[in-house]
Amino acid sequence: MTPRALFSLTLLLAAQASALTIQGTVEGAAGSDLRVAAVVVNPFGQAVQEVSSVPVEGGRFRLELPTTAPTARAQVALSPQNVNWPGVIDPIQVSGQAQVAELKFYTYRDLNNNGRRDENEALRDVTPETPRGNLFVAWVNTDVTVKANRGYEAAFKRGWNAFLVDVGRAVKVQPFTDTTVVTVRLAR
Ligand SMILES: [Ca+2]
Repeated sequence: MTPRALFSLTLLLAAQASALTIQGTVEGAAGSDLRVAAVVVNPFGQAVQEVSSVPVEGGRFRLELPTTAPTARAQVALSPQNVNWPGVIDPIQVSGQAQVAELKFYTYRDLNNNGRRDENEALRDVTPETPRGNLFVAWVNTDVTVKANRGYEAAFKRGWNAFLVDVGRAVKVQPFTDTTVVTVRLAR
């Protein structure tokens, strides 16, 4: 193997290592047309870009996020004024300048069975949960740390980041690992 090929392979492996996979189970009456979608939202909670979506099969799903950055339109400048994330309470501190894209999770019924969401297929927001906290995912363009009230501290690395956020008397932010299986509860 040439040094150049080895270098390319190393880059490839590094890219693969930072890819994020979210495995989950769905609780509730999931029809055969149900899909789970990961969507970038703006600080107002409006859906901006669908990053990935997969079918729910046998009450399970496996969502893989591409390593690519969200579109420029889906990125916002990270500042204490636009961090409206679960568990984040003022005062908020941001360690430096960064672009950020917050991901949220939704289900929708793929009514026309074309494997993607169409205008008439309504998104319903869901919260992937674990016993250690709820899943929170965001992309950043550079390493940055966000601190907030009650012990909230999330150290983001460039790219996609996933944390489990547990809001109790204190707010605990723990790393999410690919082996964790989240639970998505459907509204009745
Ligand atoms: Ca569709």
